[in-house]
Amino acid sequence: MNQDSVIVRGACPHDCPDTCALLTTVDNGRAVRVQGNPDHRHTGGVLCTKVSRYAERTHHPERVLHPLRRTGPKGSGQFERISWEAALEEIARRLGAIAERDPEAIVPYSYAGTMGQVQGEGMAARFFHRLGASLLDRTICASAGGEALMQTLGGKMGMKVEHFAEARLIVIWGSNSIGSNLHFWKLAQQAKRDGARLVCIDPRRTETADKCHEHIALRPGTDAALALALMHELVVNDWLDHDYIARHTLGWDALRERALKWPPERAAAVCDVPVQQIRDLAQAYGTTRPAAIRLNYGMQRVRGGGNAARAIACLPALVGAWRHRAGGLLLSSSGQFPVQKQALHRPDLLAGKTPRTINMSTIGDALLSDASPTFGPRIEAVVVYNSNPVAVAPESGKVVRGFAREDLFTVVLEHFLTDTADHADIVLPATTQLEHWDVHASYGHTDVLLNRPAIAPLGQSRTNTEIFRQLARRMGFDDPCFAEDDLTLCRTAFGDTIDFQQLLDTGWVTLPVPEAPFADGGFPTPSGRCEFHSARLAAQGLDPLPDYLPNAEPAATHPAYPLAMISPPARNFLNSSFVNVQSLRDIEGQPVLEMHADDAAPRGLRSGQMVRVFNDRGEYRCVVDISTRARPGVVNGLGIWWRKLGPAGTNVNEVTSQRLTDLGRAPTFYDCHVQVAAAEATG
Ligand SMILES: Nc1nc2c(c(=O)[nH]1)N[C@H]1C(S)=C(S)[C@@H](COP(=O)(O)OP(=O)(O)OC[C@H]3O[C@@H](n4cnc5c(=O)[nH]c(N)nc54)[C@H](O)[C@@H]3O)O[C@H]1N2
Ligand SMILES: Nc1nc2c(c(=O)[nH]1)N[C@H]1C(S)=C(S)[C@@H](COP(=O)(O)OP(=O)(O)OC[C@H]3O[C@@H](n4cnc5c(=O)[nH]c(N)nc54)[C@H](O)[C@@H]3O)O[C@H]1N2
Ligand code: SF4
Ligand SMILES: [Mo]
Repeated sequence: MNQDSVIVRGACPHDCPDTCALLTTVDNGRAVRVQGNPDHRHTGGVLCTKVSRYAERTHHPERVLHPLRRTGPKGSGQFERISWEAALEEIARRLGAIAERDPEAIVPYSYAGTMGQVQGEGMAARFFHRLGASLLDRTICASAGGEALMQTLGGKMGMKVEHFAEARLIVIWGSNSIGSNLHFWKLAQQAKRDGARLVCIDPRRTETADKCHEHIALRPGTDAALALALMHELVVNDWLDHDYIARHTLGWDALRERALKWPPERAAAVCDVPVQQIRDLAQAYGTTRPAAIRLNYGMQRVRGGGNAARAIACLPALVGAWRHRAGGLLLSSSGQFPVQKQALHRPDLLAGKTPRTINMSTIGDALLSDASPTFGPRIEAVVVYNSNPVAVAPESGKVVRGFAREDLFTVVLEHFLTDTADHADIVLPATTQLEHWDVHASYGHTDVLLNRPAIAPLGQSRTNTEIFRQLARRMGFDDPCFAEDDLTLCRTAFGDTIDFQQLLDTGWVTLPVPEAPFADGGFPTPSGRCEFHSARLAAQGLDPLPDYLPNAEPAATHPAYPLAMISPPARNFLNSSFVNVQSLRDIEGQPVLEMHADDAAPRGLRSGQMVRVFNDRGEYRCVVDISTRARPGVVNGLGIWWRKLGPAGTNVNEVTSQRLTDLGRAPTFYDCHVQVAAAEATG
């Protein structure tokens, strides 16, 4: 370490449950190393491979460091450098002209490129509220499962992650923890060493499944059938906690009746797994204390994903697992953070207006929609930040056509020329986590983390907040909230609910949440109970009880696309982030489709061969890997590659659909049918 070296404390900004505490070593104004903070107990000094390359990503030679204006056709990636003055003037003028006609023709598009409360929606929400722009329904990841938890448990909350280490049975359900929840995996391994049994429920034989005692490789989208069969066995063997059920649940008689329609044989046929596996899991779950379920979002990206998450969320109450702090379930802890949304996002700036809402998961259709009484005005402008919709949103064919509209004015705040930025009229250079302040909640633990800037903004990059402050000024928005600086926003995010001085001093604050949140009931539902039966769902005309809803695809009526496709994350990318980091792309190699030998043989495919993966919506190319990681009838298309870095300029979302889930209006990425055939190895 040289004399001018300093170490700066920060937080990982990425969309990952672990929200690690970072230590960045800065040498003469340059970030040279990013490491995990050993003093933060959830991080334990360990980062994933991706973020340990964060310095490489930050100082990447292709960082966008100046405002750019498009010179070529949309999507061509041809730009000229312009000044901030020119960029902001043009954006304010064009958005202003549209807003004068109808501000709802302007749509913000953002997700979790950074999960920071400040660089996320901190200043952006204020800006769009004051403008009266369309609202965005941020559904692309978690809203089916989130809605399921809300309806069943009353909120996005559950076990404290640290207590998994004490569990005797851990069911890892729809989660490749080694790839996407590394710090939970460390706890699961600790439990395993202490004698706990680990069961993985996943259609793909992931690296996590490899290391569990049991892997239940069910068909995608059949989790609710499995959960109902588990309930069946709990009933017929009387592995129930009758006292807990009587005191803390609602609707057991009705749920019991439904569960009794699901003998293990029926579920085994639906899930295509051995019936004994279901019986064994039921016995283990019914007789082991404490039993913990780590549910993750991988199982809710199908038509019936909301019902499936609801069915699973009922299980811990049936066996009284919540009584023990190492029993119960964790999908997300985000609902436990007291984020001061009114103060931070200032919905009052809407001044009584209720703009229409655009669902981000159907942005393709939305961009191609004409004005109509139901849809509202045609979309004339999109401002994208913290997201890469052209790569990550379903049915890319339509998303690309939408963003390619010559009459659409698109502004993208980015670090890189992503597939989305290539479609921008104006690209604005944004700072990375190493260059700005922020404050973070987590969806995997219950600490608030502070992120301090480690280095000055590179080139002419500016923070998202500063960009929206400047735009507000140019649009004549004079509310004093548009002058607040980032440290003020950091304080506002949690207000008086946490000790901000402690956050400044140590870098994190642990929320005072209960050790076992539902040990004595107290569910934050309308009834105060775990709601097997939901009156709120009934009032919406929906089934008040969880049920199994089959996937929409593949349908027997559509024999042309017989393979089910799921597209879970690649371990060394984070959604579409890091795909352009060479050292990580080298590890991933090429876009891969895993296929079982039984499916490869009739198609005459060999490992390493270039294939076409296609359906009515589109086609993409990748390399086939004939592998036992895939189960028969299901192919796994890994990771969200940048289209322009994949073969033929396409990625996996060419074939996914814009169909939405049963609850939460979420996408159904893993409810997708395809056909696969050999392709010539060009393109
Ligand atoms: N390395 C890495 N980490 C990540 C991400 C990443 O892209 N890369 N993404 C981050 C994001 S945005 C999120 S939302 C989180 C969580 O993201 P998730 O989408 O939950 O990702 P995974 O933990 O990989 O778990 C998904 C697992 O669910 C499995 N699965 C697919 N369909 C089904 C099904 O129908 N039933 C069941 N039981 N399993 C199914 C997949 O095979 C996969 O192994 O991870 C975050 N962490
Ligand atoms: N087929 C398929 N599609 C999927 C999924 C899947 O499993 N399969 N997963 C889905 C899920 S779970 C999710 S969460 C979505 C994720 O989709 P997105 O939230 O769009 O995530 P990323 O692809 O990581 O893109 C984030 C972008 O934000 C930028 N960014 C990061 N920090 C900042 C910042 O401070 N300022 C600005 N201006 N930009 C920043 C990054 O450079 C990056 O390009 O994708 C979904 N799409
Ligand atoms: S992506 Fe997740 S595991 Fe990796 S450093 Fe960030 S929070 Fe930690
Ligand atoms: Mo996500």
